[in-house]
Amino acid sequence: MKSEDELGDWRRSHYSTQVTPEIDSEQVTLFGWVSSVRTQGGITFLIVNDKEGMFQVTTVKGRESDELLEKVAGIGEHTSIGVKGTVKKIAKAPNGAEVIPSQIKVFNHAEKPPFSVFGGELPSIDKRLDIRSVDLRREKAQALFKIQRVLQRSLRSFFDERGYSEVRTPKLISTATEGGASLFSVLYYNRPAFLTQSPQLYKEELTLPFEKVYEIGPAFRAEESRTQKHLSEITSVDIEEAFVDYNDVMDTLEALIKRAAAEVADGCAREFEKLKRAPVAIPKSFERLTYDSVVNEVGARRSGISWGDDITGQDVEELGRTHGSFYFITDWPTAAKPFYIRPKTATPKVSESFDLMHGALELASGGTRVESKAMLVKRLKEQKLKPQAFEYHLGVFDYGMPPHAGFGLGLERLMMVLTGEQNIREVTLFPRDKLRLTP
Ligand code: AMO
Repeated sequence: MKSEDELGDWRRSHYSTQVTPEIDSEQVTLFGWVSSVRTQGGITFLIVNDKEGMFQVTTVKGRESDELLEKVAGIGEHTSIGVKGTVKKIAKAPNGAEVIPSQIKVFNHAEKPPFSVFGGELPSIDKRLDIRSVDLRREKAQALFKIQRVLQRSLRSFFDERGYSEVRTPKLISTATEGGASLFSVLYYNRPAFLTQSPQLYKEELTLPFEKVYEIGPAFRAEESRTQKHLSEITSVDIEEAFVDYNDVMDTLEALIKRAAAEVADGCAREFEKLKRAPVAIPKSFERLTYDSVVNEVGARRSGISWGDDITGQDVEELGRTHGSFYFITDWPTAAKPFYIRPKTATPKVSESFDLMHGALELASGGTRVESKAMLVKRLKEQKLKPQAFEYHLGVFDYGMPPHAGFGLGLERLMMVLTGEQNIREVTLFPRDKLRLTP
């Protein structure tokens, strides 16, 4: 067993990206994980990664002490280390400077991972996910999750600036909102309960005290199909707002996406370079197609589609090709939408609803909500749901429920579109699907 050091009173003075020619000759304390070791004629180069980037540590036989050289000889890829030393300007090193060490601490030696994180051929995503926290050290993964951080910050500041209150609603619930088929049951003490599929009912109720709310939180879907765009645990970006309708929330959603895409493109130029991709193109305005017009469009291409059918499979692929980037499909048949979506007063067969699409991928859905208790009871019955199961929710409608509207946006799906990733698992830290509950 190789000896390992303790952190003691060592604390970081700089991150890797701050090791530049401007701080030539300064004393620094750095930490990180070794990503490569190369020895050439008595000179050893260690490349060490931290969360910001990488720095180089160089030792020379005869210049550094034997004790230090011996320590360096025991270091391999992934070893976690601390380095105290002097910065030396040198053109060939990352950021134009290297560190000449006076002391090195080795915290943990590392096994060789089952695949190389620092270049070389990658195994299947399933093999990588089995050791996800090591896989996340890959430069590409680092870039993706940096983009996700910038995205989340952008979403939050958009909502905060516009006066939405951030809320957190229960994830253990007693009644389903988005259809029974995709529901996870759990045992809540000794009675049945479920994992929430969306914050739908709570966010609607919260328009009563707060008017405008948003939540970025987990939602659970027991999806049977294991596809590139479905997970069993997602992050849902939800809003709900009083005294507006679906047209207003479509405007809000469009503005949100445009701003998030712009901030991600501005703030993550280096990350897009690492991904070797350009930020997603954002149209001047998002087309709004009614469901009727989509049915006509599909009907012009193939026979057999009738009003009321869902738009799926090949038809969505084709729509995606025709309408390209972001577009809305609005005014869906009432029967195709959940009970809380408001039917149009003049044409109740049609609802005040929308889906936001990017190509063939659904990013969000939303609508104006039913605000009348009698109508909500009727809609529940039409959908073969028991009003008694929604007693608490219906009770709130006795106390001045305002007209309201909102949407739910899948964060991982938005990440797929912003980064050009094809598999939703790549943009999820620890993805869950029918076959995966670990790590
Ligand atoms: P919906 O069920 O359409 O609407 O979900 C909203 C958005 O969440 C994302 N999403 C998923 N992403 C990955 N894997 C899944 N299994 C998955 N399921 C859903 C999609 C989808 O558009 N309460 C309504 C929203 C509202 O009306 O406010 C709802 O949940 O991006």
